[in-house]
Amino acid sequence: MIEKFISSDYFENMGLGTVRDKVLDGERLGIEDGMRLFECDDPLAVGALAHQARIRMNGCKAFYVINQHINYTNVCVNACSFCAYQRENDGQQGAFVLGRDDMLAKIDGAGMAPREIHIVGGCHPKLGLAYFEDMLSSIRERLPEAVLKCFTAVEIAHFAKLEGIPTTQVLARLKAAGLNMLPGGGAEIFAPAVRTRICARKSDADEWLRVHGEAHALGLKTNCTMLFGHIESHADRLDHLDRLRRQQDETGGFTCFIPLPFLTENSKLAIDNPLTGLEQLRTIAVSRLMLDNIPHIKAYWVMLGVKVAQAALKFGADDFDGTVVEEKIGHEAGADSAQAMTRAELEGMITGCGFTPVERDSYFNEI
Ligand code: V47
Ligand code: SF4
Repeated sequence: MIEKFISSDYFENMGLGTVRDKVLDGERLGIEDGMRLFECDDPLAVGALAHQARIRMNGCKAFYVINQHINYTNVCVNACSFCAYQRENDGQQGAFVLGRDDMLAKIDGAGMAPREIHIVGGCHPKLGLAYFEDMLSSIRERLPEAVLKCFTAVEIAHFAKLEGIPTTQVLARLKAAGLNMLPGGGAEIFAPAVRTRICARKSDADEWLRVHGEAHALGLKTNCTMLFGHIESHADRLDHLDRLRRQQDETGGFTCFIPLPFLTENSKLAIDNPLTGLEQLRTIAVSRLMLDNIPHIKAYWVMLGVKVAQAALKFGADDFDGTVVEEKIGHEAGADSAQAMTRAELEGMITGCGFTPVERDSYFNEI
């Protein structure tokens, strides 16, 4: 199929001859192959290879989910330098904490039957595990069928610290209260030299990966992310992808990878070169090619914007996330996307670029 688009000589001339052969043979790429993909003069050639891998794994399908995102607080002890969403304490302007009834009111107010509820928040200094157990069990009562995809590994580690108990115990208690899955946030960039500059206080790479491994061992599926386009190098991105790939080899519970482009508004983290659309697409393509053991790559339309997300479907991505309803993290940082999408809009965006829309649940079972 690749031959239909670009000749093998072209890949050879672009320095991608070996990488092309490996992709066509379904062979695992090494870090040095990843570096060639980042350094290649033609991002479209990189995209063509990723498209090949995507078609092999997911055909011409592009998935979406009827879901609702809810943030319970923006008060957070971590103060990551890239984060425009965080507030230092309850008294700071714009700070909020939602109670159980506020959360239920958001669900009722959306007037839909979401298949997935995605809940994350800041690491609040005072909200203990009982608050989250109560939150989950009351949402479970209201929505018996929905998948509750809640709390990043960073939040799980924070709850464990507050309670003085191991993270496995936190996961087991939350699972008993209704938790089904962990979202992929908080991974940022694993490389310690970058991590200490962008999010020194939160879980390090080992802790983030350990919590996901523990969740997988308990039978909870999880997602994973990478925040890119700030102060990290291509080598840091490849190291990050490699660590996710190794974790997946060991515990196998990652369902989907979400590459998150850094949005710069209201952020304390100053950067020299903001991301171009092509660099975003190239990074999505490299992710598809490196993460040969993670079945799905999400083009998160909220952070990418609808047009880049559509193009991403040709650069290795196969999922669009979903209806979302209300989003704060990206919008505080300048995302110019809408807050919500309807099913018809999601399907229109997907068919508009030649793919077949497929509604899914959180585990990518087709509806
Ligand atoms: O962990 C914070 C990132 C994440 C900024 O698992 C920023 O299905 C860009 O993880 N610019 C939260 N990104 C979002 C997230 C997510 C979203 C959708 C689906 C799933 C899933 C996960 O957003 C944070 C952080 O990495 N973030 N600030 C910013 N200025
Ligand atoms: Fe807190 Fe998450 Fe923002 Fe970091 S990214 S400051 S952990 S809310």
